[in-house]
Amino acid sequence: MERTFLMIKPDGVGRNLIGEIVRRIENKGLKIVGAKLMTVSEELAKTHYGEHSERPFFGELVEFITSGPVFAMVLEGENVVQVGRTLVGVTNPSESLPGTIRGDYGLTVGKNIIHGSDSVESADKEIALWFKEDELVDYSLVNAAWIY
Ligand code: 3AN
Repeated sequence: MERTFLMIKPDGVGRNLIGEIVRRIENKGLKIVGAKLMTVSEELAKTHYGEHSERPFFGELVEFITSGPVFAMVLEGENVVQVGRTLVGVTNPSESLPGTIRGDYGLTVGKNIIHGSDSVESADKEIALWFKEDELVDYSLVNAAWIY
């Protein structure tokens, strides 16, 4: 079954949006197989955003993501990478449609509430970077066998 990595950023955690975002994920029928509140080291931030290391906003990005706790999650489900991106919305919250997390709660690209893996390959890499194997839980959703 496909997996993806979602991370509520310090602005989302600081605005008490964890419950609201988890509610959307659960309502959609996706399964949370890993979740933790954590602070992000500079090393982890730089590795996670490595592909942006030459961009002018890289320093800002690392500073922001290490500025407060994040809520990291691994989700499982059919086509979950794409479904996760649809729930999250597009990179710039001001262009993200109402109904998406960024569209409903964000305004600026620097502080866009949540990260979601953009491909199966980056999901696999990000899950391995953020979670240890024994932090991921294998279980069935009660009364929802028809979903996953
Ligand atoms: P996404 O998070 O939608 O996959 P990416 O991977 O292009 O978007 O960018 C990673 C993060 O970098 C974004 N979530 C956003 O916080 C930040 N970012 C992207 N573009 C800019 C920009 N022009 N100025 C400041 N921050 C940016």
